[in-house]
Amino acid sequence: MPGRLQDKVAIVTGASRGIGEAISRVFVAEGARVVGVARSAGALEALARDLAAAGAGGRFVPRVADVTSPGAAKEAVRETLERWGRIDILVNNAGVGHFAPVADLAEAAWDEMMAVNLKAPFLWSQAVLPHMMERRDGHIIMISSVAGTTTFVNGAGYCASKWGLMALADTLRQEVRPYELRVTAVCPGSVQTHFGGTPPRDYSLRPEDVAHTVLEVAAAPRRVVYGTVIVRPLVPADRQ
Ligand code: NJP
Repeated sequence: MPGRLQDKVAIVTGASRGIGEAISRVFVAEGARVVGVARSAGALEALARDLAAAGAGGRFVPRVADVTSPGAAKEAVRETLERWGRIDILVNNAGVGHFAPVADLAEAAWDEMMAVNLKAPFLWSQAVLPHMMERRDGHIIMISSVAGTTTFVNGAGYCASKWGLMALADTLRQEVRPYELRVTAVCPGSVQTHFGGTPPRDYSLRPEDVAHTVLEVAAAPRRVVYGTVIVRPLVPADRQ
């Protein structure tokens, strides 16, 4: 039986672990071909081997890159088009979190969040747009956060980067409407990954839960536009 993303081509940033790895796994399991981007070559190659052993050889191609490097996005898009001739989905997932009061937040931490969480999605979206606009088909999915819809103490830089990402997603959605492209922001609550160095709660979302949502968004019929999707864990009654 064909998968729900059969033969679609996707670029997933931050594919070496956590949510990006889970998205890559579910996309490949549903028949897609994925270019997975991250800096950790070993982790990407291990994922490629794992998927090949599961019978999906060649459907996951690692691409070792820092998403913030000048030219990295354009180069990855060019190579993906050379390899597979199309790009249906871009998932801007790579992200970093540094949490401290504004009084103490290091400038380098602020800059890294703005570069990875906000500027990189701009650069990677801009890199796929000419192809998607020409084909009049394509879907850009931003892995944002509930931090892009609210604020919390110690989260100024992270929240600012994700609020910026929401503004980017919202504006881009309007701009590409005439080309029938879709832009969706997926906003998870706390997820059980290595993100940000804070231990998640035991009822937090799992990476697979977010990947499941991203699959629903990506595999939706073309006439369906989600816009913003918020994904929260069910908090047990005795923990509320
Ligand atoms: O985080 P983690 P998550 N260039 O740390 C990559 C959002 N989110 O999966 O380069 C390229 O396990 C890094 O790869 P590597 C969050 O804001 C999370 O939880 O090899 N890649 C790794 O693959 C983020 O947008 C939670 O180190 C870079 C990945 O990013 C997304 O979910 C809650 C890179 C990070 O994996 C994925 O986060 C929420 C760079 N410069 C939103 N820098 C949560 N976990 O609780 C990092 O609301 N990466």
